[in-house]
Amino acid sequence: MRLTVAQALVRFLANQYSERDGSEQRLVAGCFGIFGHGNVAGVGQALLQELEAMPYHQGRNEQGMVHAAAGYARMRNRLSTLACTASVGPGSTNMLTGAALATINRLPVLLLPGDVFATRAAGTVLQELEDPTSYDVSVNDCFKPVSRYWDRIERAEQLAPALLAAMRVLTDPADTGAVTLALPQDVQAEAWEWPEELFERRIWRVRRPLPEPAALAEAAALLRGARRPLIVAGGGTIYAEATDALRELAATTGIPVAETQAGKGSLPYDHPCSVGAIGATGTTAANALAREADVVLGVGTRWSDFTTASRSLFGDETAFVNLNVATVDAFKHAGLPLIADAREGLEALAHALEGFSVEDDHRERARALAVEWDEVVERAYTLGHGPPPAQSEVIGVVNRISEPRDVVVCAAGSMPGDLHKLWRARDPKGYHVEYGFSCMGYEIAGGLGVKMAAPDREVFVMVGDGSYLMMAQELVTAVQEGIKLTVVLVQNHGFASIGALSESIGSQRFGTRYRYRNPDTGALDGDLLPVDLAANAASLGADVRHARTIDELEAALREARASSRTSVVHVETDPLVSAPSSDAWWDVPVSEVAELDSTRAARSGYEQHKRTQRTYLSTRDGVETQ
Ligand SMILES: Cc1ncc(C[n+]2csc(CCOP(=O)(O)OP(=O)(O)O)c2C)c(N)n1
Ligand SMILES: [Mg+2]
Repeated sequence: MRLTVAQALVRFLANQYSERDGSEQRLVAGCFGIFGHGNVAGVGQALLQELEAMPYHQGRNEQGMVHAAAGYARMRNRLSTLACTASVGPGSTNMLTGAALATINRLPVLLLPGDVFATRAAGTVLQELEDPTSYDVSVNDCFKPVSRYWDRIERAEQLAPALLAAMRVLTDPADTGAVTLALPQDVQAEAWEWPEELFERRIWRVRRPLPEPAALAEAAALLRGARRPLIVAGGGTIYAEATDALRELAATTGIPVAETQAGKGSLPYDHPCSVGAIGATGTTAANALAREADVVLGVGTRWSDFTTASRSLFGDETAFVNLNVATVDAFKHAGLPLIADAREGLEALAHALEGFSVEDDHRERARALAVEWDEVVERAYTLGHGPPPAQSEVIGVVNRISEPRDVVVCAAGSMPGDLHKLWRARDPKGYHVEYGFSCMGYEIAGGLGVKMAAPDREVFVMVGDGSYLMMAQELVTAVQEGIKLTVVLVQNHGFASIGALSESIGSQRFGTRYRYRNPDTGALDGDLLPVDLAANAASLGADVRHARTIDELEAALREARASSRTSVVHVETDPLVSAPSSDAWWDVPVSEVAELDSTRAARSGYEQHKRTQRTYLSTRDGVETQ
């Protein structure tokens, strides 16, 4: 069959399916694109020709397209994703941040940056990087470290093996992430005779590896010997649809369950074994149990520094059992690697732990701590502060008016931490905070992908003014495509999170507020800038509602939820009221020498915390096994 490289690519993608547990879905369900000379003739023409087979969505910023694809993939538990086509040069490099986000969060996205002529016949093209040491290099080489598979299709013959490799990586539960196929603009438009088999329907089974019997036996023996065990549920628990298995294991053994950002929602917040968020943005319940734990079972977690409170949370002698499909995570903290799919591993563990249950005092203590934290949450939800209200009250209202299956989306600023601590999750897919990359600007674009992946759910995007200013433009895409979002725009006139962090390291909130520059002193300490983000949102086509008080916010949110149109609800909050403390630390360095007293004071506090940092090298000898 004679088609161009781009036509063959699109037709191939339209015929790829993923399969797990007997259910199949399109692996690449659609394609976002922004056209330029690097892709308009090749992939652009092919998308037009193949429109029935491959839905096309017009993005506004290439970074936003990749965020949407990542949000989509996460919502679909990594079984389906979207492709993104970009022009050569800046259109392509705009996707770099999205690629890093996807790879760090282990989310499959397929990136198709245009590339410079393979023939080089036209000479240096518009937007081409000229590396005097090698004409083989283009800006697309920047994608290599942030891609799990990277290739450049210089000849038509290379396409088929590259496509198979790309699908293998997209559907690999351990190695998935951004897949980048750089497409030279001339090659995209070249014709070739393709074998018919290339376009046959192909099914990619997403595997569920079983744990090795020896490792399983060792893990079960360690857990049976534990007196104060704790489970830490990470994103892998949700991606593997292992939440029922987790609930079962927790219920029968009584082991308390804490959750990372990506793992939040693994258990409903009011499950008797749930102790909520863990780590720097955790609950006092989970963090107290973490400090006391002798054996910790991590399920599908990367053990980021937020989760471990920069290695200060768990004790020196804590033994880790890491149930993870990715070897890199399974070996962390000198843990016992239980390399397996989370659901298979949890079911096998439940079997191996039959008859085992934690002592009543451990179960009761965990429950009491969780109830205590929930009272803290209730108080934070109903502070009665302001106007302007506190952020925790805004979170409380969104939680109260949303239904269990609704999805809350967030990524950066002070809200992800507050949501981690305070959000009462009721559904495994109801909490979607991107905190692997914590990328400002993900919120609206990622929320768009979430809604595309789950059109039957209501999506609440929580976005700070700073993140909004980085990337609001996919609101236009939402309006264009009729994809309904409810955006809660939290205006606190600056980077409140970094302001608080700055203060904690002695830098006095320097450079974190939106104020006029004082012409006399040169400092940014003048009046607040008259930035009207609500007017901005209205100008992009959203329905905008203002809320001054919590009651107004509730009314506005209910209206927005009931509406079929994309809404932005604008609310000002007080940046100086922070969420309840988690009793945990996060390692951010403080200057060792300074002229400022504030820095010197912060440094001495920092040094105290540094002393609590551990290496997590336990050989597990201290834990009895049974
Ligand atoms: C792209 C990007 N740049 C910088 C940062 C560092 N950073 C984290 S939060 C933040 C400020 C966020 O401001 P806003 O969205 O208004 O939320 P707030 O902190 O006020 O809650 C910054 C600059 C980041 N996470 N992502
Ligand atoms: Mg802000």
